[in-house]
Amino acid sequence: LMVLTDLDGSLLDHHSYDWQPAAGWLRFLREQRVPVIANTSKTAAELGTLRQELGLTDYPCVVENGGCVLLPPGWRATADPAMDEQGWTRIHLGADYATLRRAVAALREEHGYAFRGFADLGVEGVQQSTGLPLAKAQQAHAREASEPLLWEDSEARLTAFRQALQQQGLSLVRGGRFYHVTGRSSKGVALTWLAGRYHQLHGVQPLTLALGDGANDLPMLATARYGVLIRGADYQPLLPSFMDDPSRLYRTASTGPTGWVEGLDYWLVAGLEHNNE
Ligand code: 2M8
Ligand code: MG
Ligand code: MG
Repeated sequence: LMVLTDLDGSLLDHHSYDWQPAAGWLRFLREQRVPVIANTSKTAAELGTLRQELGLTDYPCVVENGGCVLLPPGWRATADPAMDEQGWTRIHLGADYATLRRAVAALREEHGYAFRGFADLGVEGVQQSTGLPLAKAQQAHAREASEPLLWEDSEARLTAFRQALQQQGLSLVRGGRFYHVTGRSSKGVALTWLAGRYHQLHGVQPLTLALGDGANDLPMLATARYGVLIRGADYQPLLPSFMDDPSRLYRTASTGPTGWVEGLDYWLVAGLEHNNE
């Protein structure tokens, strides 16, 4: 089993970023040596401190909506790029930040779209719009593979903006507060990549369980064997109908880390009642 989880609005509360309700499950999964892999919009800089707080230092994590996979020593393969001083290997799946910034700036120049990206907001603006303390806002501002935007224009123009990005091989996904511009990668592509690496290292395909609350989590929930859609704090993604399958997807009643616990209870405690595998 391999657990992949979104952070904001899922393992972490949307407003307070608290995760204490999930502490018991995290401890149990660590004891059972079940990998718990953060798959998040956050940056590598943010994960550097967060994975220590959450006790996830032995496992890979996926940052910037699938833009980059970070591997600890035990998950390396011989052909991988060299590891950094802390022993982590970075696998880039998405586009680089300069390319993304150039693309959004050119579209704004041409069509006059009203939005503010992290590069426009600066660290102070990121702090204000997320409620993060200064040090964490600085880490969130250090983007490498995605640009979060506060959209301040109409829905119709959002559709046009999305299509223009797609024509350049880029994508736009909704997170919690922001829309995120990325390359071709997604949280689902990253899940498939990690399952492939697991197979390469251990000779078996892992069973995958994914938890998330946003539209950007749907590709991951659609790819995993077991999905948990956590109720959104102030945004509810429109569900594609193929996800209406109770043997694949469970939708929680609670939000944030309480919903996260509800989802794991559903599949891992009551799971035998829901399917006969
Ligand atoms: C941003 O991501 C969340 C994820 O759902 C959002 O769109 O609201 C990112 O900038 C991330 O780096 C940051 O930590 C987070 C803080 O709320 O916001
Ligand atoms: Mg989320
Ligand atoms: Mg997220």
